[in-house]
Amino acid sequence: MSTPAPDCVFCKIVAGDIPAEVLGRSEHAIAFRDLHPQAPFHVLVAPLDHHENAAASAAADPASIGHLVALADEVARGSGNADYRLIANTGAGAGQTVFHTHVHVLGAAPGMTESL
Ligand code: DGP
Repeated sequence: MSTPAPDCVFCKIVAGDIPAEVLGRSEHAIAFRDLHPQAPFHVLVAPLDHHENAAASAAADPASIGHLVALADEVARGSGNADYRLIANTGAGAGQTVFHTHVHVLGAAPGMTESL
């Protein structure tokens, strides 16, 4: 388990120190709605451990990326999105603004929070 980064907003969400609409959680990752949704269903899935991007997580713990994809699939399907997009922005030049590994899960169905 890596140490939380003091100024990382997603570490604060993992710790429950700032609110988020959490749709799912596993031993390794957390899924919560994006503050600025770009699709009817827009969820972020982040590992509990802090690393700056998906490549850094993969280097530290290759299985962590599998855990992210598994939770992304679970929350997408649970929200009626059998088809969805996964995006991992890597680096500021690619639009990454939060430097704690996460994947965006984008789907067309709005999502059924109460079923999760
Ligand atoms: P990226 O550009 O890939 O680093 O995406 C970061 C996303 O995180 C962006 O779509 C907005 C979202 N975001 C930033 N701060 C918060 C927050 O405090 N809560 C939630 N739920 N989402 C956030």
